[in-house]
Amino acid sequence: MSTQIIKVPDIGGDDVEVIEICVAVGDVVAEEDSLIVLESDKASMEVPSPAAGKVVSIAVSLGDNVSEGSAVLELAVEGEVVEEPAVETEATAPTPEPVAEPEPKSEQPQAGASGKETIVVPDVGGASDVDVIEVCVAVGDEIAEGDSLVVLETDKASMEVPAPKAGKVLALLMNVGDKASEGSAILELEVQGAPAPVSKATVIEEPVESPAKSDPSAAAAAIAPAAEAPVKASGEVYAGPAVRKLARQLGVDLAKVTGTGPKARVSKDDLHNFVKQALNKQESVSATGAGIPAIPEVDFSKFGDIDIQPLTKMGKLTAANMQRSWLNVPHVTQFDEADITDLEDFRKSLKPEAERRGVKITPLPFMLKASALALKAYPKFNTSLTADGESLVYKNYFHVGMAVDTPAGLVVPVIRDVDKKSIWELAEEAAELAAKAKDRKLKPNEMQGGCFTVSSLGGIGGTGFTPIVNAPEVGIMGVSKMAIKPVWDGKDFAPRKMLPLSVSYDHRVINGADAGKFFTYLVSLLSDVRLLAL
Ligand code: CAO
Repeated sequence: MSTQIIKVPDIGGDDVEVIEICVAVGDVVAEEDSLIVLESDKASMEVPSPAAGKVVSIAVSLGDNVSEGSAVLELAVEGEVVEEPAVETEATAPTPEPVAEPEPKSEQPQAGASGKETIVVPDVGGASDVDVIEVCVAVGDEIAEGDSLVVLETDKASMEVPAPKAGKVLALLMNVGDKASEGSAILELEVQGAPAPVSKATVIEEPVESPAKSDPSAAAAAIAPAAEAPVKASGEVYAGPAVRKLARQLGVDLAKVTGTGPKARVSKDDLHNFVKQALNKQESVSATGAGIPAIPEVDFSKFGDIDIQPLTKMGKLTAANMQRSWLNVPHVTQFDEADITDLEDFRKSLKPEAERRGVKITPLPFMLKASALALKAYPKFNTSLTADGESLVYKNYFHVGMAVDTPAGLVVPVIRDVDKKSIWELAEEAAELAAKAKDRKLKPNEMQGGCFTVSSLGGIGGTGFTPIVNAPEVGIMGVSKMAIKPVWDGKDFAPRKMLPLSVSYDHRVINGADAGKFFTYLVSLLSDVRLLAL
């Protein structure tokens, strides 16, 4: 490990102000990381690190004026000291010389009596066919001298072309994606007073990613007389081209970023902080739901002994899915009771056959079958809203999911074509899928494609509950525990086996009357087992 003093390279002028210090003592920097940003009255430029290393001390302060050769900082680097730091020689300078002597290369302005002037691309370091990556103004804009007009990008550098004078944009002659060379017309400007004989523009250049150190065209920049204004992006945002490029790559609107530099100049740090904050905000929104206030953190250990156990992956997934459905779907739940006395008698009568087949017949396959038949009779329940909320997808298949409680969490395997399967087949498949779910052996496709869900807590207990719709399905049935109740038959109270049921539905798709009809039909199927067999 040895130390190296990093100095200011040739910056095309003396006494340039340090407007940003991008590193702190102790920071580990990579080669090409920006160390400081300098700003003259003509351009802003970043001084990148010529080598990877650790910042030992910083020799400049904000507001200092520096010149070529001024010490910037001391860097501890691995191995030999680089005798001549890359930043000190033109051939290897990673920071292109931003401003050169005027050499008005722009076309003679198309001056007319009206004061119109065509602004053209100046010499861009000898490069031609440079990509136009941003057009910063629009027709009708009143622009000030120094406002950025377009941003050009080669594989070596991005460059802003600021307005050489104030005026009103009459016509845009360049679009994003165009190729530009010296002399290409950018726009037509209406200027105050007589137009100047020569349209002067300055290119402000910053390196893109890793400039080819030995390529002079990367270092040679611009070129015509400078605009007086500092680098100033559209929307009154001060930011260097490198920051603007990063903002474009990240899709950040610079106008929304608070700049902490002089004149509220936006630095890369400001941009990083903005993105970090935006991500944090989004994470907390998805954790708490649609921007509603978060549930405050509580230290439960203050109240007694506690034991914190992390959620399983499936538990987290279930929580996220439940919350998504709950927040997206306006739920309504209706309740009813099915008289399943006959169904239960029928089910009991199947017991010998069930034993012979090695299948356990519970009420569940009847619930599945009744659901599929009701979906067929009331197709609105067999739909999903398209993601844009513009259409309903009607499904001509009847796949029904069943909620299965497993030690790892809730899963919903899906039985396909329930309408076409017999009670035996459904009983077998339900048992098989439930066993697979409990052994965590379900394949993803066995949990996809459901049209409706049956959630049965009948084997556990309860008199009713409000299940959450398994979006993008639009309905779900909750089955509670059957109980023998006295039911008035017109003459007497008779003991009947009553099954409490609930149906929750997406009220964006289904209205109460639709749901009432669907549910009444479903209950009638369960109350008269012969209908199920039809
Ligand atoms: N009323 C009264 N008894 C019922 C019943 C009901 N509605 N439903 C089932 N039973 C009985 C069964 O007949 C069985 O009785 P026997 O043991 O005497 O034969 C017993 O309850 C246990 O049934 P089961 O739960 O083993 O079988 P199932 O077919 O009813 O259910 C399954 C299978 C996988 C759905 C279930 O095990 C399960 O996981 N349920 C939980 C679903 C859940 O968590 N839902 C909530 C999701 S959050 O909305």
